[in-house]
Amino acid sequence: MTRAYLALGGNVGDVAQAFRMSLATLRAHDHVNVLQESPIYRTPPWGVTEQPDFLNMVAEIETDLSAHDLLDLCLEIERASGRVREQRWGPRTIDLDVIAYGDEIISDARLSVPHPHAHERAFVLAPLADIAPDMMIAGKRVRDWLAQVDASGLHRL
Ligand code: A4P
Ligand code: MG
Repeated sequence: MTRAYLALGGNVGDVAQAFRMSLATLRAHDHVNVLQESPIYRTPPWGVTEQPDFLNMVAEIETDLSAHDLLDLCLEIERASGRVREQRWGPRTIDLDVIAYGDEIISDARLSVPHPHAHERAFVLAPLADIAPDMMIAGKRVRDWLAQVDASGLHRL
């Protein structure tokens, strides 16, 4: 089994319900155990800032799926929750990103892990620090990355 971290985010429709559905799908999956779920945060939009606030959270899982099969499962869950892909960094019902997959480093056309932006995004670091503060990402602990970014706009629900 490999330990992995998934980041959930969304800012269209009933995002909390989409999180519940996604986690239920993960929990019910034969090849996934959900180990920890972070609190949910309300977060200001990053990237394209002219859009509604997001909800974000992180889940720690263990799985015997390959990293690419885990990515496919994430994309399947996004589709099931009615995600329509529009603008890059734009509004979405739900986005499920693989933040880390064990300590593997993968960078190919479909998948980059660790997620290349995770360590600069307060909306990933804050919930991750709640469940895995000592996890190493890009050479540093999650708690130390969090201390370096602007997390002032985040509200834990
Ligand atoms: N892909 C590559 N690596 C990964 C990975 N580690 N996890 C590929 C998931 N997917 C990965 O993703 C496009 C493709 O990325 C996938 O098909 C997969 O093969 P996408 O989710 O359709 O594209 P996107 O999300 O529009 O673009 P991108 O760059 O992934 O956006 P981000 O980085 O996910 O940012 N602000 C707040 N506050 N909270 C948010 O959650 N999210 C975004 C989206 C912007 N601003 C935000 C938030
Ligand atoms: Mg994504």
